[in-house]
Amino acid sequence: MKSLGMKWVIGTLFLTMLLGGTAMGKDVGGIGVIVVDVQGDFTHYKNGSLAVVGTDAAYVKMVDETTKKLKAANYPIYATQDWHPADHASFFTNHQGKKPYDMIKLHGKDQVLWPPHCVQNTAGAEILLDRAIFTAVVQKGTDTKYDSYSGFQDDGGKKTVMDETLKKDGITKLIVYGIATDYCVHATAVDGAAAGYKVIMINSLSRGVAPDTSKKAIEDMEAKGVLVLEDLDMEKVLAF
Ligand code: VGL
Ligand code: ZN
Repeated sequence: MKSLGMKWVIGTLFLTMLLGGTAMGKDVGGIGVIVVDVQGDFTHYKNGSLAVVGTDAAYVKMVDETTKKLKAANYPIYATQDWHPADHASFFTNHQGKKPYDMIKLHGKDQVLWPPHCVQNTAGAEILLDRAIFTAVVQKGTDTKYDSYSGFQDDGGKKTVMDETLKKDGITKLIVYGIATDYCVHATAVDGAAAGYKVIMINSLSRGVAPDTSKKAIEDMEAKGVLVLEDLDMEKVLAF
């Protein structure tokens, strides 16, 4: 027993040294990662109801592996999760005579009517990455009356726990990627920048609903101070 305990202590010390202190929670410069809505319903991989172009198994694997590497480097990982009640106002099925992707005015704003997706407690709403890697999962779109592309707040202006969670964890810089570039990634990145975070969006780790809206979303993010990188490049992230 005694020698086993000693071996464990030595082993742990060795591992700690090997990882250069990261295992002890060494400061990683206030950088956090937000993985946006990597959920079954948004992927072809899971035959999702709102499957976005290019969300095959290879895409999910790439996001999974990259996120695990960031976690291993001790960056806290956050997720957003679209989490709608079945009677949500963004579903075309909840509006008489409407078809998927029709536009309506909702509370005075343009609203795309989506196929029902990410309904609370359904398989399609599940996040496709291992839950254990997330410091926090922030759910959004839970109010029937309002859509919520942003991980920070819904269209009615009601804040999620995102900002207070990041502040509590000392986060000042965010790496953001996921689905969809033109909706939830865009809104989360822009709101993050508006809330005072330095935001870096990674395009190759994100997928958009449509090319034209994705292009506009990238231009808008850049105009609002977000650094858009094609690939994750930690040197550029650290320098920003
Ligand atoms: C999203 C459409 C509807 C997204 C969420 O995650 O980008 N898009 N709900
Ligand atoms: Zn949604």
